[in-house]
Amino acid sequence: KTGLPTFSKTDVAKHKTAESRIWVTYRNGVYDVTDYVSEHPGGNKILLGAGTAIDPFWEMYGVHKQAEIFAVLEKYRIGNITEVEEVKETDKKDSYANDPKRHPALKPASEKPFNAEPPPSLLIYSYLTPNDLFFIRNHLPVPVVDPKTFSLQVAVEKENEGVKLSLDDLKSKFPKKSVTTTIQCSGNRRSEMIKIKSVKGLNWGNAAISTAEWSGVTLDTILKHSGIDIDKADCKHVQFEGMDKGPDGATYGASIPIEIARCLKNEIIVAYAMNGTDIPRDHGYPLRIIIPGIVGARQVKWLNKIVLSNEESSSHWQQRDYKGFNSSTDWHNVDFSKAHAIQELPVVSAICEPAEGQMLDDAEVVTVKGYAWSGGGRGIYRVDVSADGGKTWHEADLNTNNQSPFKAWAWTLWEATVPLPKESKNTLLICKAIDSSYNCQPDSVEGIWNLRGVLSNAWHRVSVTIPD
Ligand code: MTE
Ligand code: MO
Repeated sequence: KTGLPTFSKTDVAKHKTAESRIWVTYRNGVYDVTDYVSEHPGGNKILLGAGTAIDPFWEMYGVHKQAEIFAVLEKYRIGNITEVEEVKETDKKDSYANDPKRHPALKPASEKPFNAEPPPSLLIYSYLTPNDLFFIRNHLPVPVVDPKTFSLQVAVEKENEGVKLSLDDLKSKFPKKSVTTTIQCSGNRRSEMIKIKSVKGLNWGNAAISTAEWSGVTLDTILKHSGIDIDKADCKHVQFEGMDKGPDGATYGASIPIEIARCLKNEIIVAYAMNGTDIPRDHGYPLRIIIPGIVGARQVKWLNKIVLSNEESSSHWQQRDYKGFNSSTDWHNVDFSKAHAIQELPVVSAICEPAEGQMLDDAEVVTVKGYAWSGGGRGIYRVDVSADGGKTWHEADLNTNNQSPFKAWAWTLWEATVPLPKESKNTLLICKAIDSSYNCQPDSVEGIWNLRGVLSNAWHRVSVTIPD
């Protein structure tokens, strides 16, 4: 931009607080973001860049690199920097250079950090999702962990240093337990909310959900070994900390309420294996916490610390993200401190076959396939499918994998062959599920729209073309 005043980096450095106005630079632009701070989805993390260049932060928090966000920033442009310096070699270093290779079938929602979902038709092809196709949700670069020096620390906050366990200890000293669970990101199916009104979050389709058999040591076993009786512990939360770090040094972390940890103490797994092999790097190598029935965000990957505390995790992702709000709450009036962190997820289902816009190969009937799942171990009692936009409903055949409906940690895959409406060229396929609490999905997404686009569990609709 020309015609704007120029400033030196020293000028910019004088503007670090609201009193003196908060300035940042990006490339050769100078921006006064004072009035934007309260609306920043990342909260006051934006202040990390106060008075300096935000380039290194944007490089790491790849969500920023979108045309829409450049446009937001340009609104606050007040000038240019005088000297466009050579980019230092160290600044050029890609913090994602050590990320693993991914399966080409995964469809990325963002590259850095890497986030991707498998094609829906492959997702339901097998009950256990192959490791290479399991959806990936990373907020930061994948850490490089040396299994030889790695240790897991287990402690009660303010009481002691706790106990440290090596990977060998975990694998050799304790009984191995396996649990088959479905993990779903709270942003799964967000694209349907985005169609109504834009939200801040990755544009997930309906495959930010996957199922695996996880093996490791139960939380109760590990706590007991560390001298902690969870039933007696005078604490309110169990915090989990990961090894993936942001530019500010803060690691990914999350917590669950102690009541959930007590109920599930023999079901929560400190996992070192996924579908019978070492956990792949993208999914938390060497260790991750698996909390059945709970939102993906709390199932911390690259786990290296478990802390019993009276406080929730102070992490950004526990405090300022992964919470639900009503449809009238927007970035200027949202108060994250007032909402509850998402833990158990609501009932959801989705059609994975046929695909949106597909031309069917039969004019009489259509075979519809998909998944259904609910949080808290609630199983699926019924999936209803319509091929005429909701006028008539048919019950799908369910594959619950013989789970008890009151301890169903993993999804139900389903299939229904349904007659197509006569003499029409297009039709709307719909599915909706009922869980073992007889919870149902909301009819439409309008009423559950929220600014972060989480908990998108309305009836799933897919429009298809009927051949002549
Ligand atoms: N744990 C760490 N350490 N870092 C992360 O970015 N993402 C969380 C959770 N655990 C995350 C994490 C989120 S939001 C989800 S949905 C799941 O991991 C995704 O798990 P997956 O990548 O194995 O599918
Ligand atoms: Mo997530």
